[in-house]
Amino acid sequence: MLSRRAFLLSAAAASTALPMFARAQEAPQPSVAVDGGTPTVLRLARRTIEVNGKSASVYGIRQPDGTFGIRTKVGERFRVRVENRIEEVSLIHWHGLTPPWQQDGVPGISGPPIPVGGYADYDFPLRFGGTFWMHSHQGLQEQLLMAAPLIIHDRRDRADQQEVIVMLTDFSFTPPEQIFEALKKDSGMAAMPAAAPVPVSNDMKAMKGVKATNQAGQTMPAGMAMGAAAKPDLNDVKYDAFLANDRTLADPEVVKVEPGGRVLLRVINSSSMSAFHLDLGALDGELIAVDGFRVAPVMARRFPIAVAQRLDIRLAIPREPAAHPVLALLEGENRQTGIILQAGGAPVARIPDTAAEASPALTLDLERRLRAAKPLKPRKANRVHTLDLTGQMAGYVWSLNGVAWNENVPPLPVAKGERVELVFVNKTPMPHPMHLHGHEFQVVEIDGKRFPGAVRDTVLVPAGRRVVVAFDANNPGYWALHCHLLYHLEAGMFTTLRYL
Ligand SMILES: [Cu+2]
Repeated sequence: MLSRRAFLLSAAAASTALPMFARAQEAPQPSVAVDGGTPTVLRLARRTIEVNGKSASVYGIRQPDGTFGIRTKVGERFRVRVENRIEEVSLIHWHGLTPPWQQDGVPGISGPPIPVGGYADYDFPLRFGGTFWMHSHQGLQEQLLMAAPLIIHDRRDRADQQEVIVMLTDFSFTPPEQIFEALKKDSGMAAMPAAAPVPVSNDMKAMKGVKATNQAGQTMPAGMAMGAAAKPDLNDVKYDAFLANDRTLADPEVVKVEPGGRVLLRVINSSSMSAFHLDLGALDGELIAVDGFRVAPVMARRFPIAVAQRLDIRLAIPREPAAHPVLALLEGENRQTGIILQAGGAPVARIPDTAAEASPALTLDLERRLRAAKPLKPRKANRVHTLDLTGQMAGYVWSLNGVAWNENVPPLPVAKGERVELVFVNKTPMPHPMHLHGHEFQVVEIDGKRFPGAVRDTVLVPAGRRVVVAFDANNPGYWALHCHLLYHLEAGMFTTLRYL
């Protein structure tokens, strides 16, 4: 008779790395050891947080001991059981990891969502370390904070540095479905046949919590280049708060740090729609990785971070006792959030959640300077796919190559072993952070200029710009490729690529 363990292993082998789904009542109790390790349980559940003095019911991804997300080590297997304890189906995507495609966590692409009360098991090797995250890819759950850190330690992590995670997000008391409906309705109302962008009035911005713009967002006429002078259209949604580790600056997280010590900030932008400039105040930060992948270090005090991106920043804490705010300034506005690093018990002053002045829109200035520590091997592309980022605020239609995603859209063809380049051409007046699943890519061109840029998984394509990324087709499967702004993704700025 087969032992339980052998049975599970052969079952896993037979399912060719499919995540295993089961109803709760079928769940073995307690968790069984598989291949010498107990899976880490991640539980999807409701929780209550307080925002601006009001309580809010949101989601969370926690281990049974309360730990948010997971910290593990490179070389280990990612062996996880996700238990769905919320009132609707769900599925979690491991953002930036390269699992077998069936374990990638995109409903309808990778596999079915986890039923209410059910669970799914995951088991795959971790190829590289870094700062990653996990989030629901089901409906609009991400807006309700269904996201958590996914940290993979590796040899670059130093024993003498304190690790501080800063998870940024945007928050609204309005249910996400209502936000989405309002975007479709209000932007439709504001749609004007005018061809030229019209300035957005502040009164309109305040309407119904959703920014109405009459830029009409129309696809620009062919050949029309968007000059740097044109004002980009930012922040579709007017949020009630911006959170860092679930808190606002009215009651920020205060992290005790050692005077003269070293800190590694792992900054994760888990916002649905909001990009920030990370502001280190008087501290010099050494950026050592983006989206988990090492870059030649860049020293600065301000770093842009688009939706879904991550920054690993080393800090040397001064010897004098002091409080060091680490702030995130919303692009295009004067709102901010953040945490405080408190060295030597220094008093912590209250920081307002509005900055003295609005922060500018994110640019590609830093992206252009970034150089991958381990670039892709130079090689000519076997295949190039050009993706026009298209859409309009009128009716809130967002698409790729003029087609909003639907099940009849054929996957982009790719063959195993190819070097593939994706050319993103943004024909809209809005920035779009583009994310490819299952592969890391390298930024190799911005606006016609080639360079060996950062290796990452999400790249910002500002309004009117052209950005080219390259990747090796080394992880066969059926993969998602999309704008990571939640409501753009939901509206159809999504496609797939497939090779088996
Ligand atoms: Cu977008």
